[in-house]
Amino acid sequence: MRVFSGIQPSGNLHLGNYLGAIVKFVSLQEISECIYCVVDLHAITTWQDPDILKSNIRQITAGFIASGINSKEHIIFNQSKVPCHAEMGWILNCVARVGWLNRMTQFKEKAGKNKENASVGLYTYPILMAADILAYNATHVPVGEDQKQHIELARDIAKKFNMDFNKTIIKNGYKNDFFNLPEPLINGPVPRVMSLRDASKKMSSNDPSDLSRINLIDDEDLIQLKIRKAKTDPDSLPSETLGLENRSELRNLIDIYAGLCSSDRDSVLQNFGGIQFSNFKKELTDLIIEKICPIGKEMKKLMNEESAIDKILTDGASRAYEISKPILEETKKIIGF
Ligand code: AQP
Repeated sequence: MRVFSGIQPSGNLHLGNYLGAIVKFVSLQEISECIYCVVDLHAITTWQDPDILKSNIRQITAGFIASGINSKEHIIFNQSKVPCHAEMGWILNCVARVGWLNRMTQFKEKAGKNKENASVGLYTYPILMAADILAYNATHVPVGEDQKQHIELARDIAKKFNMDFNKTIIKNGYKNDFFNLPEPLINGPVPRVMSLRDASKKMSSNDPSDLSRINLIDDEDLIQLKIRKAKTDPDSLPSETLGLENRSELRNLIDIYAGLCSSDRDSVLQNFGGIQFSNFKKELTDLIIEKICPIGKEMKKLMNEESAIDKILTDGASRAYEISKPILEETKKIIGF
């Protein structure tokens, strides 16, 4: 089992990244070799201020470490330091089909009506993501639900490469296709955390309203304010999940509560059924402050130690390179280079 996943340094780390991805990153360390990447090549698919990008790369790295990822036993690095990603990306561009990319819903959502003006990188982003995974021949990819379609594309690309070149290799004494078909690990505390302002949209670092998300570096007062302002309805809490129908804002807050205390919707509703929304918000605020603020404080401390963070990334990149280089070289040989 080899785990690979990444997070874009395109804004503040938020509760969606944490519950959808980072919590799984942390627990997988117990059972697998893990490679966690700050995917800065992905971030520049939309324009980034160079100074802010540099600071965001360090922020994501600090977030990984403050959340409990061990950079000595596992690998943390930033994507642009390992050339295999871009090189593998080009090869896979020539394997993937235009029709496959045209079905990607994230491009349609992000480019919106302005798609003629979107960068080519934003359109081909899922192929670079496939390259990120296949350059390490990773077997498992922990992600939030929004990335499921991209992992399916990575599997299709791996399958087509295996079929086109029909090359088998011996792994652990068995004949295997060259590329593993990576498995998405979607299930986790909360596969999709929604915006606090509009529960029909996912919580995102790109939402213009900072009130729509809890950032891991938010302080107590800000968390209190954001939960107080989170969209609600006038009814009290139901005692069972059936009562959450047509109450998507409440469902989102219940999921966040359940995710943060490793519980589930049913148990949370059994506990809080019948209480006023405002009282539940107080309980939720306390829980977020208890679980998230220590991570945020540690992140801020680490972000002041720039050279230590940079050393972790450089060291991680050289170890990541050692793994991806022979896989890329073998890929090139198979192609006929
Ligand atoms: N709202 C979310 N709920 C659950 N998981 C989420 N992830 C992101 N948002 C949610 C998961 O976090 C990992 C990194 O995602 P990313 O690199 O796309 O990071 P991001 O740019 O911070 O994601 P955003 O904020 O949601 O931005 P946009 O709007 O650009 O997509 C992935 O595993 C993702 O599933």
